[in-house]
Amino acid sequence: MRATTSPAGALLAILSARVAYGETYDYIIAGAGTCGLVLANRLSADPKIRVAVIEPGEDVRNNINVTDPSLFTVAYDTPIDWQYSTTPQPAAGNRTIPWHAGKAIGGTSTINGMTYIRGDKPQFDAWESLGNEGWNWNTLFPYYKKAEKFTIPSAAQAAAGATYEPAVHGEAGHVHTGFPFFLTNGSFHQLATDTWSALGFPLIQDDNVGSVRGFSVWPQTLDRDQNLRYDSARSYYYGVEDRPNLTIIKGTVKKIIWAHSTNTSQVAVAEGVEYVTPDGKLVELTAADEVILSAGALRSPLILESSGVGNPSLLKKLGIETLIDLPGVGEYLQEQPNTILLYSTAYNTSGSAPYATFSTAQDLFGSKTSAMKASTSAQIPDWAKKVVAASNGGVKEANVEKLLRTQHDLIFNKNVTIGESLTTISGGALISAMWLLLPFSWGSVHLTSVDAINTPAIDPRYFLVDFDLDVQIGLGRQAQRLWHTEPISNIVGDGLSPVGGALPPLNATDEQWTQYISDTLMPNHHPIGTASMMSRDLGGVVDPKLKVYGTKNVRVVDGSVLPLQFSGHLTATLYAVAERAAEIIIKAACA
Ligand SMILES: Cc1cc2nc3c(=O)[nH]c(=O)nc-3n(C[C@H](O)[C@H](O)[C@H](O)COP(=O)(O)OP(=O)(O)OC[C@H]3O[C@@H](n4cnc5c(N)ncnc54)[C@H](O)[C@@H]3O)c2cc1C
Ligand SMILES: *[C@@H]1O[C@H](CO)[C@@H](O)[C@H](O)[C@H]1NC(C)=O
Ligand SMILES: *[C@@H]1O[C@H](CO)[C@@H](O)[C@H](O)[C@H]1NC(C)=O
Ligand SMILES: *[C@@H]1O[C@H](CO)[C@@H](O)[C@H](O)[C@H]1NC(C)=O
Ligand SMILES: *[C@@H]1O[C@H](CO)[C@@H](O)[C@H](O)[C@H]1NC(C)=O
Ligand SMILES: *[C@@H]1O[C@H](CO)[C@@H](O)[C@H](O)[C@H]1NC(C)=O
Ligand SMILES: *[C@@H]1O[C@H](CO)[C@@H](O)[C@H](O)[C@H]1NC(C)=O
Ligand SMILES: *[C@@H]1O[C@H](CO)[C@@H](O)[C@H](O)[C@H]1NC(C)=O
Ligand SMILES: CC(=O)N[C@H]1CO[C@H](CO)[C@@H](O)[C@@H]1O
Repeated sequence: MRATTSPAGALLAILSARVAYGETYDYIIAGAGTCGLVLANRLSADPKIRVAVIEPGEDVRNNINVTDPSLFTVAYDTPIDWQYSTTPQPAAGNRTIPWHAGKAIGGTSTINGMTYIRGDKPQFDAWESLGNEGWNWNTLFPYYKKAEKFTIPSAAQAAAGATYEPAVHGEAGHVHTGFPFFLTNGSFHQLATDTWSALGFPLIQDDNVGSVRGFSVWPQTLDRDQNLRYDSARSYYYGVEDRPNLTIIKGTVKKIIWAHSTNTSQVAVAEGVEYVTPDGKLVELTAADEVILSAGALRSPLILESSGVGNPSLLKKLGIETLIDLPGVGEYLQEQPNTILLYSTAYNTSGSAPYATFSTAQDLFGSKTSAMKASTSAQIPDWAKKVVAASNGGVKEANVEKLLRTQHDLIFNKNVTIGESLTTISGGALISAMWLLLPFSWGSVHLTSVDAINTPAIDPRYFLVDFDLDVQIGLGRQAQRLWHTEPISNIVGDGLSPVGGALPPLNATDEQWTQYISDTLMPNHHPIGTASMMSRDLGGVVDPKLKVYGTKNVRVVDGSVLPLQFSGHLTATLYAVAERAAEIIIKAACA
């Protein structure tokens, strides 16, 4: 199994004069990001296994914009941010919207908000119904704990709202979680708790038990006592970087190199990858065992496409020969739209206030909910048609309909939460940030030319489906109601939109809210689904072992594989999925 350089690989290298020949490893991982480094750590624990990780970003362990948890957003638009933007979004007046993603050893976990929230149980149980036997909340739960090392809050933190349920947290994992030391104290937490409670949202003990409805203070991926961000490099890499069998190579993976025999067999065999060095040279690296794509939901599909795996009609336009007909590649992108409301305040406090409220459909639509259940159910075929029409022919109506029905069932029968609303205070401003959690508007990400591996065409198609707008407007009105409800209303000053205009008035119509949302729309940066784990006939790209359909030895392990959105922030679940993937891969090698 662990052969040295294969003859075919060597031959290819000789045939292609531009390509330099690199070394052989057992596993080649594309991307030293959130998930990639979990695998790098676990797979290289066996000193006989040689692991190479290819990553274009820098070592950021001493970059204060990364290490200091209070500097969230400061790293935006610096060299450690890919600085993408979306395609023109009709629901945002055709604006192309800036989109951030980490370009660093540690990936997006080096620039994210560090929120650690898992989601609602039934949302993970739904994975199993899509052809993923053995993937559900109960089977994922031990991996959430395996990844986590939770710091118990101090008495002062507990007084400032940091409560928790001991049974659900891990104690011995790599990812440090806990509450920031400087939680806002004084009365702001009480004001927020009392006001949300007046609106019917109880204070919940812990938002990581598998049920998030209510109001809570969330933990973060940080080391409280060192006041230090715990990104995936600090969690999984710095401690093992001296392993002789683990190498991070600076470069950008362009495509998978396939064995010549692939064309005559049913199953494609990866022999390695071709990557671009920082000075523009192409180098080929041989993988004796597997190629694993962990370049993130916006990038792993592009590597598949440039390797001939994807939707044949789209590949043809790019001049790429189709090796594996897998039309779901790059489709099923599910992103959440983010809207912000600001108010001035004279209330003087310091520290951080990581407060979240999760709402069900019932919370947002009250007595209209049951009528809405029926009317939305009747609209699903139309929604599926819209998603298909916008999809480059990559998805089938019956499949989209089934997937949207699965989500409808979660919302209206399983009563999962559908909206998240943050309530916080910072620098003289009161802030609400909110987003619908389970979009019915699905988009795509694709390669636009063989040379454009660094510039994905990101099209989330925000608000393609009107119901999504209803939810987002519902969340806007809910947040506005909060700031006008006692006791928090006593500290609220003038309202302001994040782009400098006015907030919608209290009696705003749906049209006024729609305009406000269009003017201020931002990504929530939670892209998933673009190399979805689900059955192949549903449009899935990887099987339940995260192996790309039609290949012998290519896997995807990153945000791309998550099949449906959920009421959490992605990293908690990604660390769990990657921990489980590492076990699957190690087991496969032993078989
Ligand atoms: C601004 C922002 C705030 C967020 N806040 C939170 C939060 O508070 N909590 C939370 O849980 N989640 C949050 N998220 C989401 C979460 O951080 C990401 O979903 C998650 O980190 C993605 O992990 P990943 O492994 O899929 O990809 P990444 O961590 O992005 O890793 C991909 C890696 O691959 C590299 N790469 C890309 N292309 C190639 C290539 N061709 N070859 C080789 N390497 C390549 C990239 O440089 C990167 O290092 C946030 C995201 C953003 C952008
Ligand atoms: C941190 O961010 C600031 C502001 O964006 C930038 O000017 C600075 O260069 C960054 N620091 C590092 C070490 O990258
Ligand atoms: C956005 O662009 C589309 C397609 O070009 C066009 O039909 C639509 O009218 C535009 N919308 C706005 C608000 O400009
Ligand atoms: C596969 O075979 C077809 C003809 O059978 C040929 O045109 C094509 O170039 C081959 N592809 C590869 C990658 O070798
Ligand atoms: C807020 O309080 C801090 C210290 O308690 C003080 O230094 C600062 O001037 C106060 N700011 C305002 C606007 O009152
Ligand atoms: C909260 O109170 C404690 C104890 O009085 C104090 O040490 C701490 O600095 C306060 N936190 C903030 C954010 O002000
Ligand atoms: C759904 O959740 C709401 C709270 O948002 C609750 O009032 C309602 O009883 C729940 N319905 C069911 C059927 O559990
Ligand atoms: C909202 O209230 C304002 C001021 O009271 C009024 O001028 C406006 O017509 C109202 N708008 C709607 C849609 O009722
Ligand atoms: C295959 C390989 O490179 N193995 C090396 C891994 O590291 C150990 C030391 O920990 C070396 O002895 C092996 O040769």
